[in-house]
Amino acid sequence: MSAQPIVGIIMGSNSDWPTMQAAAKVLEDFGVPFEARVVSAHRTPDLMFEYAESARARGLRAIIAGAGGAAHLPGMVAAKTTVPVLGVPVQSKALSGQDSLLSIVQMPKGIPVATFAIGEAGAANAGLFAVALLANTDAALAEKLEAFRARQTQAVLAMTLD
Ligand code: RP5
Repeated sequence: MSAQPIVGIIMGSNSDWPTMQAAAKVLEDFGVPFEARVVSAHRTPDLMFEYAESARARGLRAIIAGAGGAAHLPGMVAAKTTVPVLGVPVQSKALSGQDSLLSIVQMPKGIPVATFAIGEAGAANAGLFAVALLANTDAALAEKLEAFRARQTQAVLAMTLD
């Protein structure tokens, strides 16, 4: 996206991208300018600190952080910024994402991370949650969110069974 990003999507590895693309798609659909990049808590810790420390000054209003396994990225980013951090547990091979979920959700009091479901549904919902946060101060975006919900309701009401 060419406009100044207001949401950052970060992830521990490019292997997380197939999952995190669900968040990117939501932001794209709602016309929210975002950036997406690999930032690893363990493999690029200095970059992670720099990303978190500069986030607010760069205009980011939410950070969606996805990671799998020992998923320290969302929590450590939250430790270094007051921009809201939305954590997405990526489904790991060894423990199916239970490890990612527990790593992200069990934050100590004082440093919150909003934690979403494991995998693609969690990434999409993190995108929708970011939209909802931004819609608090953006009437046009709030209208788009209402319209999305109405379309979703209609789609479910129209469901038929064989
Ligand atoms: C984490 O380790 C990443 O978030 C990823 O989910 C997991 C595996 O990374 P790769 O070995 O695929 O790069 O840091």
